[in-house]
Amino acid sequence: MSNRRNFIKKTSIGVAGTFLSSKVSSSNFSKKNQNSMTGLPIIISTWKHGYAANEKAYELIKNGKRAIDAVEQGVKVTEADPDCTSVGYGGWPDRDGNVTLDACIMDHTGNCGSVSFLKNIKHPISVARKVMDNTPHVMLSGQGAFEFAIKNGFHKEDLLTDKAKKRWKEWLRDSKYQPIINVENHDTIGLLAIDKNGDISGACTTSGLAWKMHGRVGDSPIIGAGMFVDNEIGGCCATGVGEAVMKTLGSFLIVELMRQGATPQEACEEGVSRIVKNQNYKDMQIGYLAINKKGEHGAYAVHKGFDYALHQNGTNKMIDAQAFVK
Ligand code: SD4
Repeated sequence: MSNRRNFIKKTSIGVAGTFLSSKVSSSNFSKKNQNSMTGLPIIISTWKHGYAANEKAYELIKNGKRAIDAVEQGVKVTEADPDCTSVGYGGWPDRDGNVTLDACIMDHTGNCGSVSFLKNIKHPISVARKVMDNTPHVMLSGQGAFEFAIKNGFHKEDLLTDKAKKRWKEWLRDSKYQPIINVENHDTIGLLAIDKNGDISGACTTSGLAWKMHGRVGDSPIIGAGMFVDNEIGGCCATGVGEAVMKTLGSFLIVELMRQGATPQEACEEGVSRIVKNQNYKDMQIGYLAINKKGEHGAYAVHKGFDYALHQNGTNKMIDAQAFVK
């Protein structure tokens, strides 16, 4: 029986027992890892736009900056890119023509911040960072998040580019809401990094699914759904149809599976299998990326077409993820 099948058998038979012993196993895990940290620092991120984001994140880490700064600065590259139509400035709007943004960030101490349904601010990830650093809260939403951003020195900007407006007007002719698998091929950016100290952080930022209902929030700003890190174990981030990820709390699940002994690859595959078990996955793409503290990584998607950028051993490269649907 393959390792993966053994692992799945183990987890489905022994879930209760495994969870009960998780405290013991997590401390064993981190002790074991202290001796085997190779392939670090490591930076991993979703889709083609991840390549440039990784470059930026690596530049910071190489210069001794912490992972939390690297992940924030890395995804800001994507947020600022008007050609990326699914993140930040230039993102495709909701069905009423509003660009509304979701983002979250988490550091190696378990501290985190997030914003959802945020309009007119180009860098939601930096607002999320400020929520994390300067407030007693984890998430600010909508008008409250906007006012907080303005008070903290961010500027109000029109994020709907002419290109995105044109595309929206075309969409209005049929007004059909049906996310198409990989159609943009450069969706949400989720980025995870382990720095020179061996500390992990993660960031995730998106304009969400194009043509969504006004007010809709996806998985990307939800800690544990769109992204989660635990400095004892590793981290995970998600891309694709956020509703499916939220229903299974995918990133948290995958980190917990790694705590129980799964490799990042096994954990991502199990994360996808929880989605395809109960949901109509035929027209839905979801991709997961995970890393552990040993510098191992995994990636898995429901359908082919999900690629990611991996920066390890000083080299940045694009890799095609394996998929459930062959
Ligand atoms: C969302 N997960 O809002 C995001 C969108 C995305 O690939 O990742 N698209 O549901």
